[in-house]
Amino acid sequence: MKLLYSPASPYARKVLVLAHETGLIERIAVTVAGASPTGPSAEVAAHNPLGKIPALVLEDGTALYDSRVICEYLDSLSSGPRLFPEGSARWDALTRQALADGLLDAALLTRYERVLRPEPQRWDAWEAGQVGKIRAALDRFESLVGGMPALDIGTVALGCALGYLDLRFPDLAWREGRPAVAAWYADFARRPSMETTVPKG
Ligand code: GSH
Repeated sequence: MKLLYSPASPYARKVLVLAHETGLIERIAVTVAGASPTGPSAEVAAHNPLGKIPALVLEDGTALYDSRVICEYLDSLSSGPRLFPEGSARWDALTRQALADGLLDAALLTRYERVLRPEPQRWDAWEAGQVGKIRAALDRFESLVGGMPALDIGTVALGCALGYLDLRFPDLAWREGRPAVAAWYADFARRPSMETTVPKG
């Protein structure tokens, strides 16, 4: 299997963390690929018409995307630990994944606004709206972290989202006023799967 990824992508990191945690990482060849809303990479677009990473290309050439589908696919191959639980715990895990991914969606849109959009076209109210979503999601996690399991797809998504905020948004100072999430992340970030996938770029 070939994973199209970028070292800074938090969605691609979700896939790598899950692959490490399930022991599937040896089966995945990682290929660095570019992705930008203003300049799609031909290699990525050949597999994912949306031009986004991550995309996982299977042995028969089939491409899977997005990170949620790839993570669930890899989890289905795992004969060891499973990160997508069965039963009622599943909906809790998937909803936390959606919350963390939604936080990331707002963070990515803010990042693109800050670095890609020409300065005269920037819209402060729009950026403020996205940052409001990031803060609201963090506030919800502040009340959720105490009841979370040690590891599932929701905790992986949250860990990768917080790692991305540290990489791109130190100005948001997300730990301030959120001691529970800060303590949870300090511990979660020490997992080997997290330490070997620290984002760069
Ligand atoms: N929902 C997607 C997922 O979970 O995989 C989001 C993927 C995504 O937005 N990836 C970014 C990207 O490819 C890189 S971190 N951006 C290029 C673009 O928006 O065209």
